[in-house]
Order: sequence, then structure tokens, then C-alpha cells
Amino acid sequence: MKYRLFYAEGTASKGIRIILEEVGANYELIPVTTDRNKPRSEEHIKLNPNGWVPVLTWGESSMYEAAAITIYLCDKYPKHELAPASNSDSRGIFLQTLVYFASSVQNAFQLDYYPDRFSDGKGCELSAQRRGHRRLRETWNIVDQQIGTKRFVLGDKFSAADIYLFMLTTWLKPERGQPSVSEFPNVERIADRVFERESTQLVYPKYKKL
Ligand SMILES: N[C@@H](CCC(=O)N[C@@H](CS)C(=O)NCC(=O)O)C(=O)O
Repeated sequence: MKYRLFYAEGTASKGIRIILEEVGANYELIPVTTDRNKPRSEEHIKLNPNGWVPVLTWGESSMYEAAAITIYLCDKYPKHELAPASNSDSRGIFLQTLVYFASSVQNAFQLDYYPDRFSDGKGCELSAQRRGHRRLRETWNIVDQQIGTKRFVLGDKFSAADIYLFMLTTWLKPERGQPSVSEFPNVERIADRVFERESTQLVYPKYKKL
């Protein structure tokens, strides 16, 4: 079976690609634009009416939403142990972290990268962006405290939550007024570990931490 991943540089589709690499899946990248002034293909809009990436397809099936795809793939390939089993104690913190990433940390990024979604008219966009910068500090601080002295998000064991964390750190741009990853030393420690993995090196060959 071959997956198709609707893919663009600098987006959440890269985290999904790392997981596909980790589990040794057969996949094809479907390059798409994230330029909001350019049209999406008919197929893309049919699969995700938002016109966003990532979208994953296999056989006759498809899904979107990066956190949901992450959980789906981890559960489909349990032997790679990228997620705790559904009846294990650490499953709770795994799901909590992924949902927090998707709903709170990503939302903070969106305030800065897509201010028009959060403001009524151009005049308010700067305010949304400034709030986004503060919100990034608030949410990353919470993640940093949650990690504490742990080796990985879940403790001693590496998981897809660490991959997701790494992907999100690559979006931090201090030159825009966002915090630097170095403000969150526990997050940075895990991101550095994820970056050393072969799968990450393949997906992020040019990445340089800011
Ligand atoms: N909640 C969605 C957000 C997806 C999203 O915002 N994708 C961005 C790139 S990371 C995108 O496709 N942006 C282009 C656009 O807004 O049209 C997810 O986590 O998959």
C-alpha cells in the first residue's frame, strides 16, 4: 500500500513525513502551495475543504489534521512504539500533549502567521500578531514546565509527541518577535535529540536552529 502526503516545506506535513519514515511506510509526496493567493487543486479541496496541508491518503481513504494523522499512524504501526498503547497509563499524557500542541501552540502560531483569521480588518492584524507572540511564550512555557527534567515528553521513552514538538520548534522565528526555542530549555533539549534522528535529518536536511 502506498500513502500520498499532500506536502509543503515549513508546514505540519513535515512532521507526518518523519513518522512515515520512522515506520518505513511507502509514500509519495504531493507538492502543494500554501500561498493563499494561489488556487488549490480540485482534488485537494475535495479532500480538505480548508485547502490546508497535511492531507494523507491511502487506498480509498483520506484524512487531515496533523495531530489526528499522527495518532492514526502510530496506532497503525504499533511495533514501532511511537505511542503508548491505548490502555496504558501514559496514553493520557500522550493525547493531552498532542491536542495541546494542535489546539493551543499551533493556534498561537496562527495568530502571528494568519492574523486575518483572528481580526476584523487590516487595522487589527498587528494586535493579533503581538498577542500571538505573547501566546507563544505562554504556551511554550507550559510545555517546558510539563517536560521538566524528563528525557522525552513522556519520560524515558521517545514518542511521536517528541517529533511533533520538534516540528513546532522549527516554526519559531525570533526575528518576527516570537520567542526563541532557547527560552524553553527543556523543549530545546528534546528538539535537539529529535533532530539527531535519521528520519528527521532526511526530512529537514537544511534546518538550522535560530
Ligand atoms: N489544524 C490543522 C492546521 C493546518 C494548517 O494550518 N496548515 C497550514 C500549514 S502548517 C496551511 O496549509 N496553510 C495554508 C493555508 O492556510 O491556506 C492541522 O494541524 O493540520
